[in-house]
Amino acid sequence: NYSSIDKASFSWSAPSNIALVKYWGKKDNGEQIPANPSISFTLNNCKTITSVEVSKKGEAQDFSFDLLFEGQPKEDFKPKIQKFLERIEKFCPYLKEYHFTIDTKNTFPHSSGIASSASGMAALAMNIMSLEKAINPAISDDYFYAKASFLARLGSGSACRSVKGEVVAWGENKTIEGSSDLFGVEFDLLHENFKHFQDTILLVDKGEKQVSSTVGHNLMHGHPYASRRFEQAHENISLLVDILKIGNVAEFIKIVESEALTLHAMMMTSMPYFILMKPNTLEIINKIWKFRAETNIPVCFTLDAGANVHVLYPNNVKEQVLQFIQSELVGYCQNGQYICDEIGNGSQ
Ligand code: 2P0
Repeated sequence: NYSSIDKASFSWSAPSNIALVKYWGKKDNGEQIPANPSISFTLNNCKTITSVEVSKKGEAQDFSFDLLFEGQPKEDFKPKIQKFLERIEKFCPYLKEYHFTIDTKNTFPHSSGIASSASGMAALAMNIMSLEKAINPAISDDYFYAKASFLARLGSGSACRSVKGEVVAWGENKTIEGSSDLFGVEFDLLHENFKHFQDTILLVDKGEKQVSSTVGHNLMHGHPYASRRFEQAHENISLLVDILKIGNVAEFIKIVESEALTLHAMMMTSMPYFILMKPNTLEIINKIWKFRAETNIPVCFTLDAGANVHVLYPNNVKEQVLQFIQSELVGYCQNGQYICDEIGNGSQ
């Protein structure tokens, strides 16, 4: 019961996400299979918004698409999209029948050091699934979202965690039922203490990273600590799942900060070794530790593959933490910039 679609347009937003247990390392099969499971908070404000117009070309030749960024043609993003389309073609055989006009923008400043690959690939995958649904209206919602996450993963691993749900796990593990290496699954037993959890992103360094995440992942092959690290991620997922269920913020802090520092320790012990933190990253971490010790306010940090610091805290201490950030941490941010975000629900 396939429909023939001549022209259609779709639009989706997809958020960024911040890993609590980090994905760092891939199995070496070229299919974006993670070496260890990860789990993340979905963000709410840092998003990519992507509209896609499709029109039927007739003869299926090559992929054909135009790419606009904030309404203007953007040639330098095209190879990444081309590669993505090639990767997903065998799962979406209809793609070559259409010409695509893809118009995309981010809600966060360009080159803020906030990766747009997760939100960008997720938003594009959602649009592709809207086309699939238009062609085949019988597909279920579950299939729609699971396949969107599956496709997003092939664009960028962490993107599969930006499709649906407040907390998303990706990678097979024994703790989370239905977990898969192929797509993210929603973890929906989040305790009240973590509802509306805040993430204030301190923009320490907005420059281009010296080592891309894709290169960093690959350096986990032959890494001296890789196998122990991958086991540890499984252990931390097990611990964290309980912590998120029972609402233990103090234990949450231990796992999340340890994961952030372990991620960067893996980078520092790769060959070649590299450091993505900046002096101000460490200044901020020390200030957070001092503030926490002095006030008992449960605020902690995590890091992505970069120098920026994500400050995580419950909603009910927002006022005190924002005051602390403004008086003590803003000075370490490039141009004093930071972004207030919180847990969100996924793509829309
Ligand atoms: C994560 N990161 O779990 C980890 C922690 C960064 C630090 O996933 O090669 O952009 O596209 O699969 O997903 C960043 O790597 O890499 C990342 P690809 P991706 O969020």
